[in-house]
Amino acid sequence: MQTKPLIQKCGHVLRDCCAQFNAVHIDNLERKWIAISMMVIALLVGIITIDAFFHGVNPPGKVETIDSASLHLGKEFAEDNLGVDVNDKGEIIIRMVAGRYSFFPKHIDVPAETPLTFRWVSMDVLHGVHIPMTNMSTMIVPGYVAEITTTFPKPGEYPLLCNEYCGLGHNHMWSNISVIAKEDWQAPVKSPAKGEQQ
Ligand SMILES: [Cu+2]
Repeated sequence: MQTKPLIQKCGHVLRDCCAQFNAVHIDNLERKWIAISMMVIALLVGIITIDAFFHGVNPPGKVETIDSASLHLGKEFAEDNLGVDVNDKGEIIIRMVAGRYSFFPKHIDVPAETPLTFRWVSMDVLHGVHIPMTNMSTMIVPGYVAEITTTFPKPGEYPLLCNEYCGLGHNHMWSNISVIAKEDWQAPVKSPAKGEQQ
């Protein structure tokens, strides 16, 4: 592909646009508003750029990919591994699968005032998850793992809502999480997976 003629063509188009723009009479007040709008756009693009490169705020899709069609065959999101898990470092990892029209597992118990890392995947179409009172609000895109760390401020029942339209049953797609006082919560004991039993 020849890039030189393409660049020249773009240059001509840009020059034509500028000429047409200059030929149009624009009131001073309008010019000021155009300048303000451009500054707002530049500010927002700047904030997004700084967040992306310096604070690591990226769309969930950038993090990790997974084959949605074979979740049940994979290791991490196989049925036995879903729910609350405490890893070797003592971190609480919660693996959940979203599918039309529920979140699996349907119910979990977690401690309050403790960082919890949620790992979400979709088994079918685009879903979303939102938990009021927390920073949990993310898309669950098929083929990607969405990971969010959050903390529940106090014990209680928290709803878990799908906030991306996923089909006719979307408005019934919700679940709830029981948040228990930190001192009363006990890590679930996982039964050994098949094949590991002695
Ligand atoms: Cu939905």
